[in-house]
Amino acid sequence: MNSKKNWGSVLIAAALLTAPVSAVQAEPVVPSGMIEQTGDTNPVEGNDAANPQSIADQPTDAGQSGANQAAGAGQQAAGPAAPSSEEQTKFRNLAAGLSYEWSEEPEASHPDDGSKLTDGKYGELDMNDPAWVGHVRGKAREVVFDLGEEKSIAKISAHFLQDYPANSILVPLEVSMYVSDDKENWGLLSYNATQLLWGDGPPRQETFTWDGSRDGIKGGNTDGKLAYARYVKVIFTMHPSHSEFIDEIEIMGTDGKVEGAVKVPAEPFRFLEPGEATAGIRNLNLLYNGQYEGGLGDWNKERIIPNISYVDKDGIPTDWMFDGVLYLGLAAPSGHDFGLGQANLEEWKWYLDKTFAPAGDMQQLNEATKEVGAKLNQPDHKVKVVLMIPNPGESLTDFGDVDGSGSLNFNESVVGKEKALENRGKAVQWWLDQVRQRWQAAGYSNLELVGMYWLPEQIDVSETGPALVRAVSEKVHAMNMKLFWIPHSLAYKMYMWKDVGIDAAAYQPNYFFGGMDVDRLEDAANNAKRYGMSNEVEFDDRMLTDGVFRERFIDYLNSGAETGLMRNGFRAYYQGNNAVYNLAVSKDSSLRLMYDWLYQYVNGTYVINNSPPPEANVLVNGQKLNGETVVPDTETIQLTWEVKDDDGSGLTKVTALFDGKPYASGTPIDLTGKPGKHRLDVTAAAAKSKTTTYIINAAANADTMKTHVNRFAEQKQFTTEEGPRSLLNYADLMKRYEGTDTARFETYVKGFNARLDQLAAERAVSDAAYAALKEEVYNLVGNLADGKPATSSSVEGSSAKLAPENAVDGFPSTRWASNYVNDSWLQIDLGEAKAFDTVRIDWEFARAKTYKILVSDDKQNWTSAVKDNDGVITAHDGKETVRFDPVKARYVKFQGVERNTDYGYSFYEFGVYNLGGGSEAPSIDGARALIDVAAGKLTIDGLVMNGSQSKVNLKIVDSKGKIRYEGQTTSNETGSFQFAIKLTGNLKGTCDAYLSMDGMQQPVKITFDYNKKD
Ligand SMILES: [Ca+2]
Ligand SMILES: [Ca+2]
Repeated sequence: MNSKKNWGSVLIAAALLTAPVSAVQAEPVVPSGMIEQTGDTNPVEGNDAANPQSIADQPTDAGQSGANQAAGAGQQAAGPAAPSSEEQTKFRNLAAGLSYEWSEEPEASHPDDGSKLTDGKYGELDMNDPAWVGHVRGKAREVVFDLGEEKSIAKISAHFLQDYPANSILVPLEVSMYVSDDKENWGLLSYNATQLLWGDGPPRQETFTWDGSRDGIKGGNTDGKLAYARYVKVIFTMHPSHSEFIDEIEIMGTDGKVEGAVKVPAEPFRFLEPGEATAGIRNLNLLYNGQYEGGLGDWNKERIIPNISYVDKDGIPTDWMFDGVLYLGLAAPSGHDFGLGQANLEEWKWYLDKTFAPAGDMQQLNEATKEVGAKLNQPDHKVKVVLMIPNPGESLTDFGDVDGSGSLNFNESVVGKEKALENRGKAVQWWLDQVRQRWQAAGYSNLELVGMYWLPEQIDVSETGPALVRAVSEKVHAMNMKLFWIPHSLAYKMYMWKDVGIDAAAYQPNYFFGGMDVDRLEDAANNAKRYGMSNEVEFDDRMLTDGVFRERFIDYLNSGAETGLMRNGFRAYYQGNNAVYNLAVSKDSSLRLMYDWLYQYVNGTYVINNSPPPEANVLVNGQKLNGETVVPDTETIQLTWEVKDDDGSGLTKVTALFDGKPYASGTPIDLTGKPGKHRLDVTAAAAKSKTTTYIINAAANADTMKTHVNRFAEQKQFTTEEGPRSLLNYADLMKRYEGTDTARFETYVKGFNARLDQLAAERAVSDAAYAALKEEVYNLVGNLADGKPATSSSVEGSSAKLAPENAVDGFPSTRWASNYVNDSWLQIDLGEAKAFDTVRIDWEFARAKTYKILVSDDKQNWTSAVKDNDGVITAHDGKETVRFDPVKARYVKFQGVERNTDYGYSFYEFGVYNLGGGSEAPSIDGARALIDVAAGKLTIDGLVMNGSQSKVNLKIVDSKGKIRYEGQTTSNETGSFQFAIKLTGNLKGTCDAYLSMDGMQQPVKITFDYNKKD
């Protein structure tokens, strides 16, 4: 999954985006080709995946593009002769004025009074035109018309609006048209894929049309050009999150039965069943054996056994489980993706060598089967094997030489369509020959090679796309094998799978990966049944650590039990890299139970479970956590939970994410260097789950600053004693004004910062201590952009999870992401003109290569904050700080210049700070005089701000200019000094005290009054 995860991102584009949850940080964006390498199989978030942009990479000039010609065989085939013009003149719109039935009510904002589709009124290219009927989310919509009696139907058209991205309205990916005589059994007229395709642009429109004279009738092997029926049904597929708008459906035809009008036999509405087409496989288990981190792509007997057999809690096989294994790999060691057609001949060989090595993946599968067979007393049992065929990528110009006739070129712009197609076919033939030879040479005793798997998850929209699959299927059939296919959700023109010779297809719902409502499972089942496919069951290792994913897994099982997939359908199973094994061996009963349920599902005996989520008490260091809590950032916290009313079924499970990463109960979190807001998402799950979010605010202040400095000093993270002493002096002074005098407080924070930078420049502080203290500084100075209105040129996939405000929400786990466009931007309104000199960007994986920071007071005229290099900044991974001469402006903008990845730009946080003005602190600061009349004592103390142990001179002058005291002391190990002076009559009145050290240009002056009473 590759692109399982990538379902909505159409494969042609190199720029497939996925938003994995990685081990490193929350949700870095990783190119799909790398996903499997990361080992944590992190699929795309549904929202990303559903990014319609990706389809925009396909031809957009509908009507003349290959998209049209790529239509299913039959659909575009030259039809019978058109009806005579005489007949045509008799046709009228049979739907005009008719009422009709919707499968689901439209959105309340764009309702249908029951006549809008048949009133003859078409909407303007404006979503607010009341002629439009709007639908959003949910299952494919159906509209049914009753013509009153059987009539001759020549043509049906349905008219839709597209307004994306401005209003998130897309035309349907596919519109099907059916007829019936009983409203139950429906005959298929045609499937119609969008030719406009999805993409950015001004409002546009598309009419989906079945024209019998042009298209013939798809269903039932009839060669008619008119249908004869009473009921008409139009079905349009729904995008998982965007809207679809329709204003009119016309049914052209005439009363009675005219010559050439035929009854259309009902199309089966059911899943592909296990049988000849599936080579007898009922449950096909996907094992990824490409290049993956941590050896996850290398299969051994131990990992395979709990997949092909059901093992008890001691790991002993007690029954068979998946009867088919599909070996496939996405990434080659180079990172090239086999599915995206990036891999060349050497990389194809690498996969074959790996798979068929003497102790390779295939041999391990054979050994595992033998071992289980022996345990179950069925030594002759064979596991059925399906092996992938990589995508011979249409852009490769130097694939490699398969037969001594020179390197193959697949690029039709270089060698022409026919030659490119021929060369690609040649590469596939080479692959098949290799597989056959290697298989025969290996002589696996307990395996049966029954089929090949076509790795691309949709059929290319290019003209030769379908032809290539057809050629591939012929070659596979010639070897007496079946061709398997697992298209992603919303795969373009997937309905044509049988036309291109594919034998078994399992459609991916892609619900597991997020961003979709649970009814998408039912929708996927319905679509699969309409197209005669089956479905894939999807899960991955995230269900081990995140109750939300475990609930989705259970949703798949429940749905399969409801739709009939479990009992009747052929099933493919996507498990990421290792989920089945990990569930099988888990000591956590709530996870092991999932393995048992999977086994039941495989056997068709799973019973739907919908147990509601339990309640959980969440504790921080033993104290109950409610909503938001504040904790000093010097603390180490432990988060734990207790479940109320656990029913003891073993199903209850509580999982948590801290800042978006899996968190195990009780794990200590040291908040050092993490001041600010953090999120804890706790998911309590039975079969259903509930997630509650808590906010932990790690507070920084002068005291925490001191504690951190002292700790780092104890840990020997400073090379001198002066360094920490001077920092503590600044913290002391911060403390003096904290909460009472913000301006002076900030001055000392900035002084602290300047001193810290100086220490770093002198290499007098460790990188870790520097980074942690720097975070304190930023937190205390405050991000001027925090919580301010943010806007951006685009949001990847229009996903709310990636909205611009996420960049200024203070949470390190939430982020903004743009579309995959160099010229993207994000801007913040600071509310009023503010001075600042620093911008900080916390990059996600999808960072810039180069960018600018622009400022403006009117959002019209922008200037670069950075003056060098024409304002162009070269980006770096992680948290990046940009310093510049102070500017004053109301608007700040990140302006992308060039992206560093195929993705857009993405960052977790965007900070705007004013840090200047702190470097001018005097050598002596915080000086003060304290008069204690009762004790007859004058105390003058202060701080040596550079932390050195230096001599400090004091001179006291009375109001008449007479020197009354002169003395010297040395600052101590806390960076402070103190003079204790006896109060005498000489000091009466107002006196000035002058404090100085060597090297000071001017002494520090403080003034005090002493009025001796009597
Ligand atoms: Ca209308
Ligand atoms: Ca954030």
